[in-house]
Amino acid sequence: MTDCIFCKIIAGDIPSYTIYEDDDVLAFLDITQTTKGHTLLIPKKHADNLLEMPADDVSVLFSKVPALAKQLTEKLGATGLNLLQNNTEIAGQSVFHTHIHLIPRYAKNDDFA
Ligand code: DGP
Repeated sequence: MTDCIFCKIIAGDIPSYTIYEDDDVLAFLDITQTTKGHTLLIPKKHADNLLEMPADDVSVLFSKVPALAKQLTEKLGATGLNLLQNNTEIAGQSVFHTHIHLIPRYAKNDDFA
């Protein structure tokens, strides 16, 4: 998938700030930083969205969420966290490589503290 931005990030052709990586997944900071630490978790194997992935691959991807969510909230001092996962353009997906948003939440309006 040569035109896929996230495949290029996996390949190291586009720079990103890695939060976590293993054989199956990569987690890196979202360029928009909705809040401090806003992270995207993606499978290394390309799929346009979750609807196109085998259940086993979805399981592997989501199995990484708890540790990553804990790491983000503990290290950044967040008091909560949103998971967001958009599939297809009508649902708000803008990059067509499956990804899970992890968005740390902070006390009051302290999102960028
Ligand atoms: P979605 O709208 O759910 O498809 O989210 C796509 C996210 O990808 C959006 O929050 C911005 C992020 N994004 C797009 N291009 C890049 C990039 O080149 N680098 C990084 N780190 N994030 C990107």
